[in-house]
Amino acid sequence: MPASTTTSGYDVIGDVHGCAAELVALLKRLDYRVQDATGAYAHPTRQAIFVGDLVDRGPAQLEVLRIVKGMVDAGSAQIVMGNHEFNAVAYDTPGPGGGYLRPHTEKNAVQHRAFLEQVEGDVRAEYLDWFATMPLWMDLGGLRVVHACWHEPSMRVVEQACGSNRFTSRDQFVRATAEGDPLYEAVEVLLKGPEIDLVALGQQPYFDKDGNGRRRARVAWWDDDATTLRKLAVMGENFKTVDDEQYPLLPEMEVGEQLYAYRGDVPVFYGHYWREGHPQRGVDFTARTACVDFSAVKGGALVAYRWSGETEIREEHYVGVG
Ligand SMILES: [Mn+2]
Repeated sequence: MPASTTTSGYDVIGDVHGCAAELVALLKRLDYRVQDATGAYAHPTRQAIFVGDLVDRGPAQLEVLRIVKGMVDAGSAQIVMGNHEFNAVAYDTPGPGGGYLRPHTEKNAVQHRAFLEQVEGDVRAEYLDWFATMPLWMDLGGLRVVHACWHEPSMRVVEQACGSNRFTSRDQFVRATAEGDPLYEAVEVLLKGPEIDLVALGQQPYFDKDGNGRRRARVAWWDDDATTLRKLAVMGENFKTVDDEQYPLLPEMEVGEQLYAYRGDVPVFYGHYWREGHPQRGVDFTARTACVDFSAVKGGALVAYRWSGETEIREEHYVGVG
């Protein structure tokens, strides 16, 4: 439901990942109350916006789904799709050549196990149908919301393929899971964020904190000053070289046009990036970008940003942060 004329603002809520107790506590703190008529949480003058990733990992995924879908159905919340909702649909959808669109490998099964155990049968099928219809981004005029990266060329690809900002058939998931298809690339950028190929730029591959070898690094699309490889590539302090040494600082090498930098004049809200601690200017938020994922399911905080019409992000509008 679009915002009614009585809506005085939006509360953008980060990745919940099955943390129902934290969600209820946050909603209460934001003055949302269960309504007698609908049984859903609602605020008298505001609407909640979820950035996706309701499921996987956490202990109370069914309860989170019940609360959030109840709010969306009652018109007190909206939601965009996260990569975990996308993956859940792909895991459940048979592929054209046998198997599933998201292969049932050991790694994928482990990542998805808690959802499969907690959300079963017809109830699971109903929620997956709901996931499949979630918009991949939302433009509400004075603010924008996407799970990982606001990138208009990728949005145009989705609109051309689906005729909309959401999937309109399960067949489109076939293209969206086919590496090399423009729809696959676009969905990757919007739901998982852009990456840069370090090896193609003459750098060595790295091993991340879990020991996975990688040649691509995440791109700091929220930083429109990031013109060099060192600033653009997001590297962890615990990343290692192939020789098990600390990965060196990347060079201050100009990388040419910033394909993904956000230059809109409207604030954009996103989740996905497992930020920690208190929001830091320049990383977690800038004048016109704000991450609301502070790793609730890994012991961090479930966070909201209370937006009330401002054109620049204000640190004090974050709620729930440590
Ligand atoms: Mn995510």
